[in-house]
Amino acid sequence: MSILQNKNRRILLGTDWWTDCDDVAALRMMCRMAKRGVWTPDGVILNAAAPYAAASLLAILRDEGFGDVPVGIDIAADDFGGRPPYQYAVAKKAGAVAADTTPGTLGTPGTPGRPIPENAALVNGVTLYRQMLACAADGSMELLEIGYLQVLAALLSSPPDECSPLDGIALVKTKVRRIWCMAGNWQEGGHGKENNFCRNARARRAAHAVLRDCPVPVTFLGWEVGATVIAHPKEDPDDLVRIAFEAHGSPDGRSAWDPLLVLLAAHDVSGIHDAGFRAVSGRASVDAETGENFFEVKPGGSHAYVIKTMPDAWYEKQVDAWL
Ligand SMILES: [Ca+2]
Repeated sequence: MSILQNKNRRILLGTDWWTDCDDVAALRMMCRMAKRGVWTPDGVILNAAAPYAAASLLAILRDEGFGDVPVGIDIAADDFGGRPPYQYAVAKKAGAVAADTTPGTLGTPGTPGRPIPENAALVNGVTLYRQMLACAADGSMELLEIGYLQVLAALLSSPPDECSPLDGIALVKTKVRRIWCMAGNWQEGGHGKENNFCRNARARRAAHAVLRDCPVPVTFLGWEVGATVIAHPKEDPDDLVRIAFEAHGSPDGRSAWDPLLVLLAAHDVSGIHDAGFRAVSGRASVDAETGENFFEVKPGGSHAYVIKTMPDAWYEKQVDAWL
């Protein structure tokens, strides 16, 4: 495994942190890669607002030594459906929930000096993107996205403000080198349906707009890549990732969609073959009504989706080594 080490790489991670636990494993990988000099995380943006999302995400960041990384949120995005299963358990284990708090309530501050970070206390996600991009050197930032796309869509349509005189499209075009995105299902000639594009009307409209308007290259890793690759939490019962996986009902492991996106991005475009992938270039689109994705193959196109070149066990070994 060769991963480029380049602290000049700056990244912002978008995550839904909602019903699936693979985001938790992916966040740990992102942090541990940063510790190894792969990149520097400048922020994490929650594009869904589960109860205890902020508390549990901050718990993982602190556990990995990245408690100072700024975190933003789309506070309105609490309607993706289902029951986010692990946030309370992770926050509670980390001491971010008072012992007498019942699930579903925020409770009172727990450990002194480590107040419960409430979702509402976080900065707006678009504002955080704009602040961090405004400070970044031209062409230096990479965006990793392992959730829904409405915050990126809102960033692209954002007007000039006190952060930057550039509108959203110009700001992204100037500052962002590439977007790495876990989304879509590309196995039938680039056509399919997948949760991150399809979950609800907000997700579908946003995916349509981002793929239509995004002015920088996007590399997609689809459902079909991660479904049969399993990420395994370590055996330690006190481990926060294990606690998330168990609360999700996946004590023996979970499909590694989001961890594989982090692994792919860590290798960068120049290392894509070392990461166990080949890319198909062209132009992707999403139907705003159905969320179905489509792909027109075109050499040199600004979009690409990746195809595995190795057996699943090979990727599992790579992912588990970071967990
Ligand atoms: Ca996710």
